[in-house]
Amino acid sequence: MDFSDDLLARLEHARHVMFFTGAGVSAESGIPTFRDAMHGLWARFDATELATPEAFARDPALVWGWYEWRRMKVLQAQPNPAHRAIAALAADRRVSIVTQNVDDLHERAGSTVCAHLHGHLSRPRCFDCGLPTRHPAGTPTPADGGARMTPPSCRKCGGPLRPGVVWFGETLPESDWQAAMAALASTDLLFSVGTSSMVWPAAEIPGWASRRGSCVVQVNPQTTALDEIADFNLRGPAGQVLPALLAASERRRHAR
Ligand code: BV8
Ligand code: ZN
Repeated sequence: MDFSDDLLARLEHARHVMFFTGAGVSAESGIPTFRDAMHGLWARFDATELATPEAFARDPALVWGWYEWRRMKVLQAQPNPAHRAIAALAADRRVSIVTQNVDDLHERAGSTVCAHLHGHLSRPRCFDCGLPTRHPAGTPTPADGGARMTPPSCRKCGGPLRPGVVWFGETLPESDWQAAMAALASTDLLFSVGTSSMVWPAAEIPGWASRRGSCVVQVNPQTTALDEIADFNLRGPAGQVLPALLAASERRRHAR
């Protein structure tokens, strides 16, 4: 894959690079994206219908089973070359990662994450009293086609545990949002990697960066609403594009 010298120069001279990532950055680790069709028990749902407090209240076992299946996929997954290239790019420049993902694959690739805008799969809490807790050790084993799993009970009030993620209709964690806004204020190069840019308010971030004068680069094999404002559209899977960009930037630097 070739990259314009303009892009490589911007990457070399950027003072603060933001990686704004979505489900697509974990796709090559085998983690289904939100837009991927669901199978088995959950096939009749759109992910956005299950990722709500109402869906959990209506059928806690259906929703908890879905999240345990997703947690199993994450525990069985490894960071892919996209996660590793982002970690490597942070070695000699200021990088902030703002992710919409609820997995920990950036961290397992060695990155520090500035903001998890939509929470964490690994931090369940009580649906009723909010008491945070931990998952038991080991990997859950729900059937691949989906299984209802009764959520464990809160040790304090007996309420059902819920995933520590931000559901549709819920506000984003204030501290993560503020951290993302603070990073955005000094970002001069933003990579939007693997997101359909369809969930608000996170989807506003690349547009805000562009309007502040940042260079915006999109990495996605598909077109998205971001195509219109991105300065560069790198059309391909992140697990191929980002390592190639890292290699090209190192070649350019050594050629000087
Ligand atoms: C809120 C956690 C205040 C759960 C998720 C305007 C303003 C404010 C709110 C709204 C608004 N308009 C509408 C809303 C409501 C709603 C919303 O945005 N709805 C959408 C459906 C229209 N927003 C909210 O409710 C938010 N809350 O605003 O609070 C408030 C409070 C009360 C009332 C009103 C407002 C909360 C949203 C958070 C939802 N939780 N996740 C969980 O994980 O289960 S969002 C979920 O979908 C993901 O976390 C992700 O962030 C999001 C989008 O998914 P993507 O990451 O983009 O993944 P997707 O599958 O969509 O796309 C993957 C992309 O990757 C594709 O483009 C594909 O081409 C690409 N790809 C595939 N393979 C690769 C690849 N790219 C690169 N390489 C590859 N190999
Ligand atoms: Zn409780």
